[in-house]
Amino acid sequence: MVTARAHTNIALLKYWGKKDINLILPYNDSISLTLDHFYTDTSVEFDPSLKTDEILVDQQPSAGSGAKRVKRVLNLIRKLGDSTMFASVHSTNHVPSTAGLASSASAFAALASAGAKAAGLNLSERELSILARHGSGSASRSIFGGFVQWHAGHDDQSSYAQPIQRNVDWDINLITVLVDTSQKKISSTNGMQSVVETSPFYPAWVKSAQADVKPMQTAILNRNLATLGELAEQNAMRMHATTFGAVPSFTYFQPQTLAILTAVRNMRKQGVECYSTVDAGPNVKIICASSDNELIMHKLSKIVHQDQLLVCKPGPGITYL
Ligand code: 2P0
Repeated sequence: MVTARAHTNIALLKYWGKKDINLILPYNDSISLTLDHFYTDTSVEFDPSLKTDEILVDQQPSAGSGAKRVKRVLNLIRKLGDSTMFASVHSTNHVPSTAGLASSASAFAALASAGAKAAGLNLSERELSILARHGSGSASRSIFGGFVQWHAGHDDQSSYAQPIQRNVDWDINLITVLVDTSQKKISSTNGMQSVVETSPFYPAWVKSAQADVKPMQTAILNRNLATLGELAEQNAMRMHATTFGAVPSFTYFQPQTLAILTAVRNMRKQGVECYSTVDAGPNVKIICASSDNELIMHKLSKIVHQDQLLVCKPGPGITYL
């Protein structure tokens, strides 16, 4: 039995739309920061006595689309290892559902890593990233710590993530502002597909997101918080603009989301270096230096409760327990 730990990540340049649904190939590159504190531990054991895969997530048997995705990854591992053995999978998420952070990235990165090792495969990090991608696109990035780029690629082998800066030796962190932690009505998978198929803004999104990649790489390597933050905020707003153009139109924003976006802009006008990003949900992540956390949280306390605020620091790549 092998147990692997993977951490969640937040995209600074978003993955938003698949050019190949079966292989999970995105239209554009994305860049993320892996976070500490929130992770998934997954144990995998291939067992000749099993008649089917046994999948437990947080002690509960997994069914539906989640189980289907797990089996898809296990089938690829079996193919690579030339094996027909079924597996038992035990996964524990240390990403509280109340944290408003996605656990699919950490879950499938941990599954790919534990599964490959349990099958006796000695895969490179790139190969693990490709394998994790087949569970969930954003999982390809959670193989690595720090700042990570997922290359969109054009086929299975060319679509993988790679570190830009594994050890983040400068002061950057995120303040997550929890607006609503209930299950969202439109999943990322469905939201991005709807936008690809119906939003006239989608081609403009792909063009601008791809154009953001080089400047974002440079901002990270130069440890330039202002440029990184401006690019991330603009990229997130453009991603959300595609949803307004979809048919039927939709948005992940809620009234409080807009209030926080405005507060961040106002703080910036007052000279505080802080920037917003928003994933496929209503919660806002504020990118800033940890030395400004206290000031920003104090200013936000006029519009949100302290228990809606959560600080996330840069985190590591895969570890085996
Ligand atoms: C991201 N998101 O880059 C973007 C930003 C949401 C908004 O990756 O369909 O759960 O499983 O490949 O990875 C969430 O999408 O989607 C996501 P699938 P996934 O982080």
